[in-house]
Amino acid sequence: MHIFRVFSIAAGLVLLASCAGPAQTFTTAQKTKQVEKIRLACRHAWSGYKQYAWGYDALKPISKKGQNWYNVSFLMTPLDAFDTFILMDMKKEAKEAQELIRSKMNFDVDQEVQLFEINIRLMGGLLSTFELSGDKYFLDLAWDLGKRLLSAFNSPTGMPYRFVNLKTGKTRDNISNPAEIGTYLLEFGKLTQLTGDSTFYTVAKKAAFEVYRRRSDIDLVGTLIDVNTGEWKNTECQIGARIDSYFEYLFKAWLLFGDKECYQAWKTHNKAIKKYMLTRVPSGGYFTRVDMKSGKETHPYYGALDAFYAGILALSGDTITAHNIQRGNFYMWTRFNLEPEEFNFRNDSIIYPNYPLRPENLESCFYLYRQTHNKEFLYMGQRMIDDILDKCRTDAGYAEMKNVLTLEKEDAMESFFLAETLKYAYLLFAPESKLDLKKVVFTTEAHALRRTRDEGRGMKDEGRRTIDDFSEDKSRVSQLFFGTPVEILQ
Ligand code: DMJ
Repeated sequence: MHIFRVFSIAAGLVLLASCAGPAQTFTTAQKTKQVEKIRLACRHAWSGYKQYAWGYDALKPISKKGQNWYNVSFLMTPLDAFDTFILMDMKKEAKEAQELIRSKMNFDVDQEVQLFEINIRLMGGLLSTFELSGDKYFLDLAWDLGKRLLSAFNSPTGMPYRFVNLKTGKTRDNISNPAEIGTYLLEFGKLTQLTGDSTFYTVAKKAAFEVYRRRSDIDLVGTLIDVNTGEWKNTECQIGARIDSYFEYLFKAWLLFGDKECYQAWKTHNKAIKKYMLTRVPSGGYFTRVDMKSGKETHPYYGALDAFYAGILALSGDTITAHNIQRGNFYMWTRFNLEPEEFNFRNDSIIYPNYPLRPENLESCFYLYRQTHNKEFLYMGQRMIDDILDKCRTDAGYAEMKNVLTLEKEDAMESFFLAETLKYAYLLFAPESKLDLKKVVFTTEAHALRRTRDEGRGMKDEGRRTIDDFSEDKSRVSQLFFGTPVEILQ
């Protein structure tokens, strides 16, 4: 065996042994310290945004400037961060974000946007903000946005185009992927529940199931598909980029709404994923990449995005497989001291060396800890968040890494750092009463949506509720989430 490989395996085993922590203890005081550290980090990132990027989509944490995705700002950072502030009891920051969104958000613009990103960041943010604050303004915004996005689904197959103009409804780009086609079930389903308009869940479900019915004979899907013809353009199956949240939403649509067809579809895929993609090597478990038709390995690559699936498995009750994958996830982190976007898990070579402050590894730690209460996951989470807060910090916020080996920084701070990374890290150490997972499902952007597991009945027109019915519910809505009403936003 190659000497480098022997060294990596040995290093991996040492790391795995050490991650369990001294005598498996993790005291309440240690948890409180972590919680406080993460809240301070959140405040630091928001202060930088406030000072240098107020009103923009995102902060550039090195040059200390604001940055927009398009010609106009859609306030990605404040909207993505709002429910994190609520969870962390950061009332002042929540109010600042809410007022900024209320005063500036406008979707009536002649602007082409990427459907997937707008849905997970903005639509998800608006819906959770509404459910948390009871402020009907946010539901009106979500409804307006939803109607503007609908024309994207007008393709011959019902699978959406990747881009849509918010004013004209003009669409573009028919070569899409399962994630950008199937990640609307939660947001559009919630919009249907809240508005009584079944169109939203109908188009979202049709889109996801148009991918599902094109699965291969061994129940896998590919990476690229033409939404005009339904023809696969790339038949490599992977758990991460371009497919990840398609699998996630089939499972979570069952959790959130009790949709049994979605659960059945997820179970079919999950069986195939475990049969053909789950790979065990000495450093842990990984999902390898395979051809969707033959199940044969194409590339032994794994990365930051792939790490989320351990969390889905944990939520589904398969904690043994999830634990094994989380060992791989943690190895990927400790081997490079911050995880790379992609690496070859058979020889430890890096494919893409960047780390854009992604949450998935911490997210899986959080779900695994909630399911097992094994303190190993607290130690893993502590190591990861401490590395991030230490290595990525700048005067104005936190910067992405261009290269995890050289620690060269990128002048960017994605809004999901506030929406997801800090949120999952915080929830890992915070008292469990902060968030009851029986009452809430997190979207792929970690926006908290109220769980109504009603065997799909909520998706039909009976029991239909208008916005006004719902807005009378204000304090009850908040109580359903966290036990106490959110008072700050009245
Ligand atoms: C987020 O925008 C979402 O979680 C998405 O599904 C993929 N991952 C990024 C963060 O890494």
